[in-house]
Amino acid sequence: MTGSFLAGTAALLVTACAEPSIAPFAELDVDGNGRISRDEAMRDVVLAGLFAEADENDDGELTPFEYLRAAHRP
Ligand SMILES: [Ca+2]
Ligand SMILES: [Ca+2]
Repeated sequence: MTGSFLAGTAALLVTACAEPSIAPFAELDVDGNGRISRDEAMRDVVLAGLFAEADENDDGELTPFEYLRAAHRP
């Protein structure tokens, strides 16, 4: 698993093609720790509804990768 590569790729994709209906990752990450907590996700009504599904490892936060998967869900 190339974690750092995936993280870098995810960060680029977050910038380049964030889903318009969900606020940009950087905007939701209010405290700037690189993850979207449940409280931060509640700021976006669309992401709030997807949060439980988007948080694939159930740690209560969305990484950029988890955010992207949620944002590009059909
Ligand atoms: Ca955060
Ligand atoms: Ca997570």
